[in-house]
Amino acid sequence: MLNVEKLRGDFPVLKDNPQLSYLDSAASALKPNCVIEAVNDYYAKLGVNVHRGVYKLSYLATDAYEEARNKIANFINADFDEIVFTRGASASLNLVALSYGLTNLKEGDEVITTELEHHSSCMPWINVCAKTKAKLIYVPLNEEGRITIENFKSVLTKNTKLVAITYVSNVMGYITPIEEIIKLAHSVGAVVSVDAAQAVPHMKVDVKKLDCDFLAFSGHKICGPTGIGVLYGKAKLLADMPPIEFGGDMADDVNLHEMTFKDAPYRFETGTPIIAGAIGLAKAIEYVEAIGLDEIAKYEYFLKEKALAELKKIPNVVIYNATAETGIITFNIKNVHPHDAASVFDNNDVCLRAGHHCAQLIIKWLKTVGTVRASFYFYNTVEDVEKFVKSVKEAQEFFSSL
Ligand code: C6P
Repeated sequence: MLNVEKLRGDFPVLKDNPQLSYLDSAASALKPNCVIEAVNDYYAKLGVNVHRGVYKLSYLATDAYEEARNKIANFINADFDEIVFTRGASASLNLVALSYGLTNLKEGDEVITTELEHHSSCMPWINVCAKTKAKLIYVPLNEEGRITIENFKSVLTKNTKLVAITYVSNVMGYITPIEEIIKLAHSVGAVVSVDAAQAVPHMKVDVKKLDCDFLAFSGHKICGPTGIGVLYGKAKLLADMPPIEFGGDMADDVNLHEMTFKDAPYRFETGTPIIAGAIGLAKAIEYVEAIGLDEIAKYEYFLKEKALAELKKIPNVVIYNATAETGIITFNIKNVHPHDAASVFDNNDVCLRAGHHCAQLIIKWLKTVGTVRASFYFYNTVEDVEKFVKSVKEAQEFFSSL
């Protein structure tokens, strides 16, 4: 088991608000001191631009920025030049669609996605398919709302050119069997874009082992800064992809009517990059790796199961994802709007999310207007679980008495 009390001491928000039960890490994880210090150090000790300055301070900033890329590449077992820094998972997934998708898709082609996607994983393809006239096809979900191999096979055809799929659903917390899905997609020559925003902070991800073509995640969900994300792309794919933004630092040669660009990843990082964000993200990864991703996954699951066991005993609670493998619980109190329920949690200093979670397709599939979602991370405690369960009971009793 983790030394949770010691770890909690690393988080100023938890120190300053000991009464808080923060159960919204799927939205954004809290930031430990070491990340805050790394970001602060960049501004305090360097604070200059990268790749441009011809002076020592700028060389040091460039080294720190590129060292961050190296650290992140090693973390997911990618090569250095396969890591593109972006603003976040949303920007990464849009980059795949607008660059790879718009260039390679045409009428008659098929794109497979699912109703479990976050908007950032499906909307870029709704847009690109409308523009290219490629057909967007959804994997039928099974009765639990899961993506199964059988159902994936049922929509895979020789026309499938791209698969846009979530690794872990931000609403249901299910882990998609992507390794097998990627193999199947490759067997028909399709490229796979994996949304790993909810996977990378919670489990070891190895892009070579998965053999995915693209993989996206955000820094802020793994205790890193906001405003920084990563797109992993296989080098041979990135090499042929056009940039989607033009300007500073990504140009090779610019003439009056034509231009050429730097190689990947730099051609996709237009303008002054997110230097402090990249450095902070590398520090966050170092921090999370030192705790151990396997330990984190086990502990979150333990907390989630503990909460679930209690939730099941409360009348009028509908649990949508009882079999999830990760630390996410999605539920409703019968006849209570999730936003109304959320106010009770807030009164008790339990932070969680209510609504459609930017994943309206699965909310509609569940035939509801939204859900309440609790998501656990390594800094949560059994006391957080108890407070959460007490709040569910209180909300249920309060609303049933009206
Ligand atoms: N989900 C949630 O509360 P950004 O916002 O770009 O960092 O991440 C987008 C994103 C993409 N995919 C998945 C699976 C996600 O969960 C998210 C972000 C948050 O569930 C905020 S909407």
